[in-house]
Amino acid sequence: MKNLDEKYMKECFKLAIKGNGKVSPNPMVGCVVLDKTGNIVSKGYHKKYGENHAERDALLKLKHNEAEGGTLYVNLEPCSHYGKTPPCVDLIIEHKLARVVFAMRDPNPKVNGLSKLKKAGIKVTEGVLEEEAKFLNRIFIKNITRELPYVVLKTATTMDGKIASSNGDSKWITSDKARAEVYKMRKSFDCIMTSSNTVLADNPNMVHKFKCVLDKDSKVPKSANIFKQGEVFIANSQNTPIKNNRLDLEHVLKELYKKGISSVFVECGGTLAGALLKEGLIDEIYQFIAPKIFNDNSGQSCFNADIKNTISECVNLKIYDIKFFEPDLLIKSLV
Ligand code: AOF
Ligand code: ZN
Repeated sequence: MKNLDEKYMKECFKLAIKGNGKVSPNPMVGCVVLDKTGNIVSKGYHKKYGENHAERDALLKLKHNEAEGGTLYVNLEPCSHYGKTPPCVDLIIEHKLARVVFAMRDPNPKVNGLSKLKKAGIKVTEGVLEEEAKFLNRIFIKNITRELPYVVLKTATTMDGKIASSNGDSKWITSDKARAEVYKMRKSFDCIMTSSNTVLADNPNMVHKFKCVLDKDSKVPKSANIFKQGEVFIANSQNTPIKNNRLDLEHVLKELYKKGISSVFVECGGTLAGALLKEGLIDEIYQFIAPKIFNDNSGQSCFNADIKNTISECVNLKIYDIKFFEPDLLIKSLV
């Protein structure tokens, strides 16, 4: 049973991923329905924000008795609330499923499908491939539990962890292939965030629909390339509280979340990266590493909050993906 449950849950993940980029701020959800003999009779997934949930998508393809006594697999606890669509649990009960298997509970406080299913006499198995399910919907989980966007920081360094030489020269540490990948990555985030230091030093265009520049002292001129395209939110000392003599970074992220931003891609130097890391505001790091060495301690580090940590105190990451963009390497890690 456990192997079969895992097999069909993996199928749910595959279906769920089809909604990637189209369902945000909702989670990615897939669903597989078996009849009472164990044959797959329907599949579905959440296709687009505001449209049917995965279970509804799968069950509406069936005649009312086709799934009676069968099993429904879904990677998220079925919903029990009226949102943009009616509760999935009601439809599951109507179709007389005998068993529901889900991977993780819905962190949305409006949802309590589990008890409603149990009350209806449906057998529930929860926690199948839970870790994988939580990883799949990590952006949704962060958004709904913290009311903050999911933050990914990108950095591009030498083998000795530097983003610029001692004279400030930073163009270009990584190759064309790595930079092309960055342009692609940006598209999957709702917002790009950078600092006035980066804008003043590199005058980047950062083509994107929504950009946020941290510019406490309003140093960035209106003529900067960043304003040439897209919407730009400037966080400065007029619109943002000051904490430890710098902009309150968590406050900025909260503001972005209120504006409907679910995910932020940060591209900046060591000072902002260090401050974000120190304050626990980074969820993931994408680090490109070029096979280059400055061999000089005065170059700029990719994280620089000037903390004197010992090995036991340092930030520990969990690497989950490594890719080669020849000649560079990309390491993705969870913080
Ligand atoms: C599910 N299956 O496929 C999805 C779920 O505004 P609504 O009606 O789309 O509801 C959104 C909430 O429903 C969302 O925050 C999450 O708790 C749940 N999403 N639930 O059982 C699905 N997309
Ligand atoms: Zn639902």
